[in-house]
Amino acid sequence: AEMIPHWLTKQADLAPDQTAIELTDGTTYTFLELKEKSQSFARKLRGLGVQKGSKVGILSGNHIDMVVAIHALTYLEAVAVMLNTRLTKQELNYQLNDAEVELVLAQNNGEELVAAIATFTEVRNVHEQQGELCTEINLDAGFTIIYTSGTTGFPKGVVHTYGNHWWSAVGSMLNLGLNKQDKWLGAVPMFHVSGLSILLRSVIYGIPVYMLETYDKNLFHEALMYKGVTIASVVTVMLKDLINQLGDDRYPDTLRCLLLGGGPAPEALLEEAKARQLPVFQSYGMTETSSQIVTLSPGKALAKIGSSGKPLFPARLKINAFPGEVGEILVKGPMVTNGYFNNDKATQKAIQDGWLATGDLGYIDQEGFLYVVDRRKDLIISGGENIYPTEIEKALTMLDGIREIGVVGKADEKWGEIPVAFVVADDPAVSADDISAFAGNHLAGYKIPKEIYFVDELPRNASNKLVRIKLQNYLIDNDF
Ligand code: S0N
Ligand code: AMP
Ligand code: MG
Ligand code: MG
Ligand code: MG
Repeated sequence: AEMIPHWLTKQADLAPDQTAIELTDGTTYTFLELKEKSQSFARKLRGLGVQKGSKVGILSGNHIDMVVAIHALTYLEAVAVMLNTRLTKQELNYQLNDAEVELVLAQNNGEELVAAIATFTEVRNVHEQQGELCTEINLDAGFTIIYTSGTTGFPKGVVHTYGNHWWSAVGSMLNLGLNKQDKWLGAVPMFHVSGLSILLRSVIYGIPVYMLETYDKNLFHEALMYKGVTIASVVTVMLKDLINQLGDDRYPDTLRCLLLGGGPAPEALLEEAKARQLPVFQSYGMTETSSQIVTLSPGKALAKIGSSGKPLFPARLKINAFPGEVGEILVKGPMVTNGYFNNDKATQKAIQDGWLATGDLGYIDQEGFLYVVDRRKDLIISGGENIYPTEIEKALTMLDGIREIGVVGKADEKWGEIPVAFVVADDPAVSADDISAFAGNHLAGYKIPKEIYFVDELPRNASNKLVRIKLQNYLIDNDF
């Protein structure tokens, strides 16, 4: 096993007084404070039975307690299962069962779940149980599990080792560089790898995270304008918001990077960002690659508009096609997951000889720049959240009066894409409102179809498979 000194203990030793976390109300926590809080929390978790290898759910919005809980688990070598707070009870329970979670650490007292729940406050009231805490990190050990949905409608748990996160942070730094004054804005959720990776870069680099507890476009704009933020991670909705907020103003020159990821970016938006001298770094990555794995610098932003750039230093990229032609994107590197939790079949299908078959389609130009031309089959991305049509279709066919249903993504000004549903009803009394209400009970809000079309039948091919492209055409000319 490859061991390194525990990263938070190390940073608390190297830079005890340096700010680790800064909140919008001005509260700050140094690396020494963060270490002490995390170690104390770890001893309390031990009192609750958490030990090496325990799977512990984290159900929280961005909050200092959540940061402490994540680091606390590293001191016990327990595994953090990061849960999306937008999911319904049913969706959460699926992940909790699949990941064999024993305990969920939650920000709030919410609904009951299949696993025991302790709020962060409840844990703080437990007595510390003494004993050794990890002084080293085993880079090969599993650290986090983050679920990602799949074509089948069943989400898969992506396992990240410490080494995956370590190399992701190192790869990012070798590309972006590191300045003493760096401060990374974390407005994206820490339960996604987009946000989690900011927390880990902070500890590994010794730089502060300016953390937004909830996304608010005014607070976001103010952070960039007045709070000394030098780097921010954004999805396209956020980039649009900040362009609107900016008006004719300019951000300080110290803002050196807006790392754009989580999905495709419209060219018009990239051109507008460039015209306003916003330092956008377009990137390509996914949960499986522990955040960005291919990134474009602003110097190339216009010459290579639409490109996601080149693979980070520790990573490789290839296309399963002749040079210059479109094919499946494959990536390899120490930030790429070794596989899905308890799912050898999916792992073997996705990863061969260390190469991850992403399911995305793209090509590499003569200078080695990647262009992503199409998403994984059927994947809908709404505001950086992934949706597979089958998840919605499966959930909604359970509603009485619905014979069958087909879901596709529709282009949307705000979210990029939204899910819309085509419904064949058995019972004429079933209304769009009934369907939305039912969807809301079973599915996260962003998965509720935003438009519902009642049709007599769904377009199917000779083997009776739904032809989604025809549903998409219907949105254009009202005909299959
Ligand atoms: C865009 C966000 C912030 C919008 O959320 P907001 O404004 O806080 O919404 P709420 O106030 O909670 O709700 C208001 C209404 O809006 C609906 N809603 C919320 N989100 C969505 C959505 N995405 N799509 C559709 N509707 C949405 C709510 O349901 C509510 O509606 P009503 O009132 O009807 O109930 C939020 O969506 C957000 O945080 N998005 C980003 C998620 C994200 O981070 N995705 C990236 C995932 N990918 C990765 O992690 C890998 C790539 C990566 O690592 C990366 C990505 C980006 C940047 C950098 C990196 C990197 O490589 O480091
Ligand atoms: P997730 O694992 O939730 O982050 O989803 C990752 C998926 O988002 C990828 O597999 C792609 O389908 C899509 N994606 C990420 N970056 C880009 C990009 N630069 N251009 C197009 N699609 C992207
Ligand atoms: Mg995903
Ligand atoms: Mg909001
Ligand atoms: Mg996503």
